[in-house]
Amino acid sequence: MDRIDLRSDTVTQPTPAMREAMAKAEVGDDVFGEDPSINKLQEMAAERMGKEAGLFVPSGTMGNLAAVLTHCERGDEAIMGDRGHTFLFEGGGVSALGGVLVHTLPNLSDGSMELGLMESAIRPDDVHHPISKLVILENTHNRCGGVILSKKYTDEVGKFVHGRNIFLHLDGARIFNASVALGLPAKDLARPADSVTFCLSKALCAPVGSVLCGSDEFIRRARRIRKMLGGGMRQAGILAAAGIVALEQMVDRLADDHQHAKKLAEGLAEIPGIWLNFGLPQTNMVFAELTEKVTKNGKQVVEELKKDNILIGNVGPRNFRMVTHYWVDEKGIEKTLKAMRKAVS
Ligand code: TLP
Repeated sequence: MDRIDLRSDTVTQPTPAMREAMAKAEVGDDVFGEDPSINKLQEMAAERMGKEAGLFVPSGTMGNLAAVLTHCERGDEAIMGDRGHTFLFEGGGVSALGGVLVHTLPNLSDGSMELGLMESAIRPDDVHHPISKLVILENTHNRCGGVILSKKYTDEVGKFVHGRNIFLHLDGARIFNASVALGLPAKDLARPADSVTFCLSKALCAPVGSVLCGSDEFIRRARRIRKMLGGGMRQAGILAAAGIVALEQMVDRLADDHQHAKKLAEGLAEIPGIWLNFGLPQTNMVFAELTEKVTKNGKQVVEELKKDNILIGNVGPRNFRMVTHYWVDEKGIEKTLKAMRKAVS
């Protein structure tokens, strides 16, 4: 029986077109800047993000880390959401490796942080304080339910930080999900950001890689940081070739994933014993929780589903995350709903 894996869109396998492109990829030594496939991907990525240059990195985590280390000196402070990926899931790298202080602000349910709180978080120019250097936004916002940060809000934050000599980094791991859902080019959502990372290895199905984009000068400095972090790869054009296919073929179809997530959420909402944490999904993530009436806990439900070859994320004692992607079709959604009904009954 085919496995239905909804734990994340990071589990996506490369498509046949990607495997073919990888086999035929022209490669060179990228530390010398000589890999034609990487150079092409970086140019395409920069164009899509509306920035001057791009830098291929092995992961979204390294993209965010390299961005923070390029913007900030040791002892500087970065303001970010308390449900943000950089704060929760990147091993504290910005502090451990960059000596950057993290100042969290509460993420509201729409993924934003209040501008009033941001204003009070910014340090005065005083020897007692660290220097506020950076604000990080996330679009779509993973732990707020895969919600979309609006262009209006991102523009407002851009205006706000730039008026205060602070940089803006956008963790756009899933910016194309936001772009497709809004019907807006990704570059419109990234415009106010001084730097933006997006992932090829999530719903776009490439096996590995993210691209960090920004000005020529920013990317020149980020390249040095990437090397320092051990992310200078050699004939990685094999990977970039899949990334090129991802950008060319896999963006517009994200709308299907959003449809499937909606269908899954609607079905789950009808099952007694389950409620949706964030309501109907805006993109490809569904967060659900067991009500008190259900005697099983989250782990037990996950184990039940596993028997039917269905994998979902267990993100709290009674909480689940299900992420739709290219390798889960409508039938997979129906099977998941059926198995879930059985598991909580
Ligand atoms: N997110 C993963 C896990 O780390 C939680 C997932 O399954 O969703 N930014 C955002 C918003 C992300 O969701 C992720 C991955 C990253 C950055 C990091 O990307 P990778 O895994 O390539 O380092």
